[in-house]
Parts: sequence; C-alpha cells; structure tokens
Amino acid sequence: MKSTIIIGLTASAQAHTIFQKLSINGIDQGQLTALRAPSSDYPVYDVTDPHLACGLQPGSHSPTVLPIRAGDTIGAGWGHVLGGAQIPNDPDNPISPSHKGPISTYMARVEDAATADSNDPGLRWFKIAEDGLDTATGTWGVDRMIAQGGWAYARVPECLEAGEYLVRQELLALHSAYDRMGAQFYQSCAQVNVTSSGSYLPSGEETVSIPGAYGQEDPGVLIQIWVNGVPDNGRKTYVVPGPRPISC
Ligand SMILES: *[C@@H]1O[C@H](CO)[C@@H](O)[C@H](O)[C@H]1NC(C)=O
Ligand SMILES: [Cu+2]
Repeated sequence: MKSTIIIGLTASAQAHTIFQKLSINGIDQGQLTALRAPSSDYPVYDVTDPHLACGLQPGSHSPTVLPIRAGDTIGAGWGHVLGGAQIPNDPDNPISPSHKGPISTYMARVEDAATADSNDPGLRWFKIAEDGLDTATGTWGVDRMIAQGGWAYARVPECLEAGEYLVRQELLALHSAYDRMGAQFYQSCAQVNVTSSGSYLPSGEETVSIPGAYGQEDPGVLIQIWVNGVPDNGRKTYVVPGPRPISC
C-alpha cells in the first residue's frame, strides 16, 4: 500500500505535457507534422532560457511547412507524453488537471519556416490568442483545453500578410507559481505558410522577443492562484503575460 501511494505522488508530480500535433480547421495534420517539439514533457522554468521559444531540447524538428489561409482556425494538440497517454486511461493526459493556467498563441514572421532559428533575437513575436482565467466560473485556459479533448484553438488574423511564420503555443501552468521559478512554461512551435490578401505585419509594442517578453517576478508569472484552497485566483482578474493579442 505504502509503495502504491509513493508511485502515485511521483506520477502526479511529473504530470507534464507536450504540444505535439497541429490541426487546421479541425483537421488533424498528424503527429509532429510541421512541428518543433520537445521529446521530454518537462517544462521551462527560467524565463531567460532560450528553450522558452520553441520548447525544451532535445526534440524533433519537422522538415514540413504547412499551408494555411489567413482566417483559418489552427489547433494545438497536447498530450501527457509524446503519443498522448503514458499509461492506459492516463488521468494526466492531455495534462494533469492540477496544472491550472493560461494558454497563449504567438506567431513570428520568418523567411524560411523550415530552417529559421527560433532563438534569433531579431524574431518579433506577436500574440494572436490568449485564454486566461474566466472569473465568472473560476476556470482557466487549461481547463478548456482538457474539455476540448486536448486541443486549444486560435484563429489566424485575416489581416495578416502572406508568408512563412512560426506559430508558438504556450501553456503556462501556475499551480506552483507562488514560488519564484515555480511557474511552468510548456511550448512547441509549428511551421506554416500563410496565404492571405491582407497586408498587416505587427510591429513595435505589438511584438516581443522570446525569451525577453517575461520577467521571473512578473505578476502573471510569480503568483499565488490558490485562495481558500481553490486554484481560481480568488476569481480576481488575471492578466496573461505578454502583449494583448493583435486585433485587425
Ligand atoms: C508558400 O506559399 C507561396 C504561395 O502559394 C508559394 O509560392 C511558396 O512556394 C510556399 N512556400 C512553401 C515553403 O511552401
Ligand atoms: Cu507538470
């Protein structure tokens, strides 16, 4: 009995996640297709870590660049480990429900999405979607991703200029964020080629570098979300780290 309990605790302490597949307008593009994804489900803790851009290395780097249209809905598919469940009926797939927090989707324009250096400090990342805390219900972006079977969605703005982009989706787990370096950043990147009649490319304050966008003690990173034993930030407004999503 004792050993069972210890195994249980160990499993939940390591109940992390990986963004490992992309969907376009609801169509699953296949495991790791067009992705740069970590092979480990461990998070990045240090906001200055270069792996904050496209995930902890070592990992995989697909040669594929997927064609999409401005206005399409892209989905990021999350799983506990590569392939999804770690064990049959894995309660921590796609992620342990303990991992409350926001999900954000960023893009950066690149010349060649297949080969672009994701740590190029010249990359200007802009946010196209974020799903933080719903103060009416006390639920987080992570809760909605789990309810959607492991998928979190973002719409590619119609105004965006055509060209190749990296798409980065970040899941920020805040269950231990009351300690400095306790927030857990999970992310992968997808390589896409956007066709569009739009001509907008975000610049200036709409964009950030990654790493660089966050500080370790930012109010959305170092935060106690547990209030009276409930991880709902006391239903107070939570501002998702980074810039607001572009609107155009
Ligand atoms: C991106 O799309 C443009 C326009 O359709 C096409 O000319 C180009 O070859 C595509 N690039 C890649 C890498 O697929
Ligand atoms: Cu975890």
